[in-house]
Amino acid sequence: MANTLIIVPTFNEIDGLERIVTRIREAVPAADLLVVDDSSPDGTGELADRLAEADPGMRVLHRAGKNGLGQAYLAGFELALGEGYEFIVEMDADGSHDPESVPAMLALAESGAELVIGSRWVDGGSVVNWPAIRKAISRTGNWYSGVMLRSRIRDITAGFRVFRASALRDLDLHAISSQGYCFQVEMAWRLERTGHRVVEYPITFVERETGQSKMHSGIVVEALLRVTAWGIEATLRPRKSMSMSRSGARSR
Ligand SMILES: Nc1nc2c(ncn2[C@@H]2O[C@H](COP(=O)(O)OP(=O)(O)O)[C@@H](O)[C@H]2O)c(=O)[nH]1
Ligand SMILES: [Mg+2]
Repeated sequence: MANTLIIVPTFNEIDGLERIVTRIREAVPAADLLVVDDSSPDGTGELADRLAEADPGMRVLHRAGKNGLGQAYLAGFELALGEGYEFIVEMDADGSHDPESVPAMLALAESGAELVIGSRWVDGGSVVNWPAIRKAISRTGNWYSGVMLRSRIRDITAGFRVFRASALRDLDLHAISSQGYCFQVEMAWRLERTGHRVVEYPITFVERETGQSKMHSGIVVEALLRVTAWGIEATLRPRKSMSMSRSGARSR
């Protein structure tokens, strides 16, 4: 069995799915691939099943309905940990994350990083074809999270990641409560504040050319409320939240 599982969550991604699956399988042939589909009405799940039939390294997890990115990933993590994968990769289905970056990100995880974030907002990182409003939301969200959570992570909302399975096991995944993209903030922050080694790797994020973004205002509001609440909680109870810190671990 492969030691790496790449998890790709999908909702209505029928136009780009085959292309991204092909690119992933070419760039990281040794890894297994899991598509987690939330009963996409456009038939993404059925297309994924057909692709998986022809590819022993690919599987599909079908979920009953659209239940948010966080829940889709948690279901994928449960499967990955249950089956003993050592590295777990997260990436979008719309082509925004280049599979060619995965080997370098995996190498960082293999050499000790517990979370590798494919980052748009470190030196060398960039975003292509995003409207100014999306850039502003991302930059503001990252700035606000940095201040409220005292995080040093520059792209804490990023959805292109490699986790060491052992780091996921250190967390109580049942306690992860975020629904939308705030899930990414919650995972990174919980690992960072418990002393896990978080590393950012510069990537070029290219906005999707097909299909539609699932980003909406509710996702931004959820993140704003949760980040504010976590920030207050951490300020009021700093000792408790740092109780798992391990010396020598660092993030940047
Ligand atoms: N399974 C599942 N996937 C989702 C859900 N919401 C978003 N996604 C997937 O998450 C990835 C990122 O979503 P996208 O709409 O591209 O967000 P954006 O890049 O921030 O505009 C894509 O692969 C989506 O299909 C959801 O509720 N369930
Ligand atoms: Mg996208």
